[in-house]
Order: sequence, then structure tokens, then C-alpha cells
Amino acid sequence: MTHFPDNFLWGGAIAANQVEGAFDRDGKGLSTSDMLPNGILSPHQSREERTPGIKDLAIDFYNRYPEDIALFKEMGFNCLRLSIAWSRIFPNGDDEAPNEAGLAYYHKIFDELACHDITPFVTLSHYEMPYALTERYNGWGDRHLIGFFERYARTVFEAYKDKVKLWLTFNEINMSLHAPFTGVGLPEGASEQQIYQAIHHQLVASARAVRLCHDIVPNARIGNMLLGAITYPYNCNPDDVIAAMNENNKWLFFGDVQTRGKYPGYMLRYFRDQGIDIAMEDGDLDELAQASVDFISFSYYASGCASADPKQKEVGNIVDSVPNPYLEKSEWGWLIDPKGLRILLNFLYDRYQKPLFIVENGLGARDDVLHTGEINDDYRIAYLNDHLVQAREAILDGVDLMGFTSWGPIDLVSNSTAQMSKRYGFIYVDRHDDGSGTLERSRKKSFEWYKKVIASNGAAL
Ligand code: BGP
Repeated sequence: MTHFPDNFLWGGAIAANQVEGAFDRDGKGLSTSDMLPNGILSPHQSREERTPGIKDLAIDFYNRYPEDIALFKEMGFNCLRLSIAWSRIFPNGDDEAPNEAGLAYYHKIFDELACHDITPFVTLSHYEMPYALTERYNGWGDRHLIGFFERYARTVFEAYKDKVKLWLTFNEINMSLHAPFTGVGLPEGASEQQIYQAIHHQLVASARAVRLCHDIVPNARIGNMLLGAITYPYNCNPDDVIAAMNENNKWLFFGDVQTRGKYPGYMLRYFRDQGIDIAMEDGDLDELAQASVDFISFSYYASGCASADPKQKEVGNIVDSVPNPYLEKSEWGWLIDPKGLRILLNFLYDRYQKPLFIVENGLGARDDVLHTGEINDDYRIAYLNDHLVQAREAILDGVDLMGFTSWGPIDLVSNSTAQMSKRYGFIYVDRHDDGSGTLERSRKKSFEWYKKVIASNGAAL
């Protein structure tokens, strides 16, 4: 028996810079992502020192999208989350007019999806912006970015208003704190004051995009996108509970502003305590107040633990964390915690009382191709099955869940490491870390599993 709603959206999520390739084709400008050949956690290159990287071709979705979309359809997708590369539309970010070839490209993608009855679900900015904006304006550190983003958002809402009714503003906006270059376009080493100032500009821009979307595409829905972290206290010592509360607030402050429309008290206190002073213009707070998102979307890969004792922390991939002895880890050290998804869904729904959407979830793992060509990724099936069972539990708890798009339904370039070997797909792509491979696509065992899950609207879990 299924408990997923009849109109539940099932599918997968990809991002332009991790799949498209064609990094300099058809008038596209360089993006911040093009300057990170070794992933978001490494220092970025400058225009002069730029060397070719695996993302330059990625999985060649730019050319192979008809085949890939047909495979998504074969699995039964009724939704595909994808992003527009801002630098295809405005190559430098501050251009007066859009690049028509860039606009035409996404028209082709949306038309292809329409042919297959797949709902496009579009992220305006997934960890990238035109690189020139960081050179000329210091990224989101400069208020001018709000106007440039507004022009970009207006352009794509107007261009695609008949084709796209589901939008997101910034991917994992709360990662700006940990990976400032991909988030707000500031170099590593930027101060907290600079990063929070840039985040303020980004939050105003996000609010403006919400308002514009409501004006230009009245029957569309637009949400925010958070890295969905839930942090447990390491033990029941109240100091650990407060450490966990602070950690959850630190990640959810963005969601609080985007949903409740104002800076929460705990954040104002943090700014006071740290001597952080955010420059605002008249009207900023009104803009935030008037543009609450329609729904909350988030990625979920792992839970975390917090302790008041700093010695408990271990260095990890993306963020440092306190180990949880009750949980297993992925090959990349991410804690595997399906029940954490149920807890997070309840936590977010209780906090915001808005529909939720799981827009990323999955297991990054190395896959072995047998001599027969088969890929028996039972570990991936187990991971996703366990998480979807917990999503179903949350629905039974009363959470309003709109959909589930697994991360990387087709193998793509990893964001943190810029490697192919950290694979998430139901569809295997023959490409390797050294750039070798035919780019040929093949179905893994999980392909058939996901197809059955979707066909049964979750009853097969
Ligand atoms: C999220 C990003 C994605 C994606 C995913 C998996 O943070 O939104 O772009 O890549 O993480 O991370 P990774 O690719 O590092 O395994």
C-alpha cells in the first residue's frame, strides 16, 4: 500500500555545471564553477591560470540530453530538477542583453521534457555565477549583484513562463558559509563579516526573485533550497543540547529569513556578539518580509552531531563533525542516517508549516562494472529504499511532502571532489577521473528498482 500522495513528484536532480560540459560553447561565459577543476573545496584558479578540467565536458549532457531524458522517462520520472547556467544567459553577468543562444538551449531542453510529460523544476543558481562578477564586483560582496541577478531572473521567468512552473532560487544557500566562492563568489579567507554581508545581498536577491516569479508567472511556485542538515546533541548534557541548537540555527537561519521574512533573534544576537554589522538599505527588510517562499526544498545526505567539547570534532569531507557511534559512514565519511530524514522532515514542517520537497538524496559510491556489463549496486538501492521508507513515515506523521528527486540519477561530476568516481546514478556513464571513457550510458540494477518504486507510487518500497 502506498501513502505517497497521488500527485507526488518523482524524479532526479542534476546541475548544469556537473552534467552539461560545453563550458565555452554558444556564447557561454566562464562561471565560478569552471574555475574549480578540483571541486568546491579546493582553491579556485584565475582566468590566466585556468587549466582544462573534467567539468569542461562533464557527461556531455549538452549534446546527449535527448538520450538521457528518454532514459529518465523510461524510469517513469514525472519531474526533473535541473539548473540554468547563469553564464549561458548573461556570459559576464552584467551584460545589457541576454545571450540568445543560451536562451535557445534551455528552450530545447524544456521542449524535450514536455514531449515526455516530465515537469521541469529549475534552480536559478546551482553553485555558480558568471566568473566576471567575482573579478569586477567581488561577487555577492557587492550590492550591484542584486540588480544583475534580478535581470537574469526576470529574463528567464519571461522566456520560460509557459514552460516552467516550478522554480528554486539558490542551491544550498546555507553552504555559502563553508564554500564562499561557489556560494557568494568570495575567495577563501573572506571574513565572517564579508560573508554575512554577501549573504544579505543574496537573501534580498532571493526575495526579489520570489516576488518577480509571482508577478511574471502567477501560476508557478517558487521555493528555497537548503542543505538539509539535522544536528543531534552528542549526549543529553544540556551544553551539548545547546551546541546542537546553535548548529541547527546556524544552518536554518537562511530558511528562517526566506520563509518568515525576517532575521531571527538568535542571528541578531550572534551578529552583536561577534561584532558583525550588516549594511542594509531602506527597503531591504520590507523586501524580505514580502517574499516568503511557497515551499521549502532541501538536500539530505547525512545527519550531524554537536558537542560542547571541541575535542570531539573530526575533520570531514565538506564539514567537520562529531562522530555518531550509532551510524555507519559512506566511503566519503558521510553519516548514513535514514531516520534522520524523518526527523528533519518533521523538524522543518513544524518550524515552517509549508510544503516540503526533498530535492537531493543519494549515495555517492564507487561502482564495479562486471565483465557482463552489469552493475549490481545493491548498496545504492538499500540507501535510497531506507530513506524513502522514512519519507513515507514522515508523510504518515502529517508532513506535506511534494516530491522526491534523487541526486544524480545519471552519474555526473562530483561537486566536492570534481571526480567521476563518486557516483550516484541509476544510469552509469563510462567516464573516469582521468577523463577517459566512451561516455556511453548503461542501466544499473538500481534503474529497475527505481522504476518499480515510481510505477507503484512508493508501494514497492
Ligand atoms: C550537494 C550539491 C550537489 C551535489 C551533492 C553531492 O551539496 O547540491 O551539487 O554534488 O551535494 O555532493 P558530492 O558531489 O560532493 O558528492
